[in-house]
Amino acid sequence: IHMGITRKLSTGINGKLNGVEAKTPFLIGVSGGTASGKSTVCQRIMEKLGQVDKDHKERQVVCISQDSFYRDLTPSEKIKAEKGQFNFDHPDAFDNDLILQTLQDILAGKKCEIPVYDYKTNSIIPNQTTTIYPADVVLFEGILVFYFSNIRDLFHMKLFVDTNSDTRLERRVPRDVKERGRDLDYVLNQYLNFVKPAFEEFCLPTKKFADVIIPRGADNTVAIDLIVHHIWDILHIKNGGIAYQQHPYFEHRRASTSS
Ligand code: UZR
Ligand code: MG
Repeated sequence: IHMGITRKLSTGINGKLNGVEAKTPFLIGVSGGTASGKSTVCQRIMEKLGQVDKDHKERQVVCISQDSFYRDLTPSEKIKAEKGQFNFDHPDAFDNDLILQTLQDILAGKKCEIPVYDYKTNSIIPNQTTTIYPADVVLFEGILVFYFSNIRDLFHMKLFVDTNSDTRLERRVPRDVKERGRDLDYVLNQYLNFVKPAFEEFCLPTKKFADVIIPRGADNTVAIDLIVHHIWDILHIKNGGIAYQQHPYFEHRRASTSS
């Protein structure tokens, strides 16, 4: 019975899945450079959506990381990775077909399984997945989530977390050393040889696709409040009983997916 309202009013755009009516979640993409605070911004959005929303106990919000979709490396790439010579900040380091498929499944209201990635071994943990259940709001965060247009076009809202590169480096170094088990030399070399140039080449140019740019990241409570209120407005019945899928915001999407 959870999400009764959304389910009942969403018949227009959503089809049936296994005889049960499926719902389209509101899909938000969150990008920005490494250690910009993407995960924290997602966390704040989830918390605040709960505070602002009377129905939050019924509303399901989930956050997925692009890092879960790093592809398995070939034996020669593995050797490179161990020496810090593999570029994990390149769009081809991800299984982009799986990202596309997963987001399409999520939009179709299907339950899906996503891989579990281990930074210490630079590989997917075998025979282990995380189950993502159908939700009302899905956040997908990562350094390159706006890079490929077929993935980028699936988002209902695109956010870019814009934190200056000194702050990001200051956060990235201790994180890699503590959480990802690396030594300082390795971390700094990787940053200068791959992370920074790839940010400038692949991530920064996708800032122009964002609907909202969040300066200073998670510290920017005003921006996060504005975003949460906007999400809340879209999710709720507005304009005389129109469910969010019938909201004008979705019109361009319906038009572009049917052509
Ligand atoms: P965020 N990354 C690793 O360090 N090792 C891996 O096995 C896989 C990814 C890093 C990747 C990127 N770069 O900068 C970062 N390197 O994870 C993205 N080198 O994660 O957005 O949380 O900073
Ligand atoms: Mg992260």
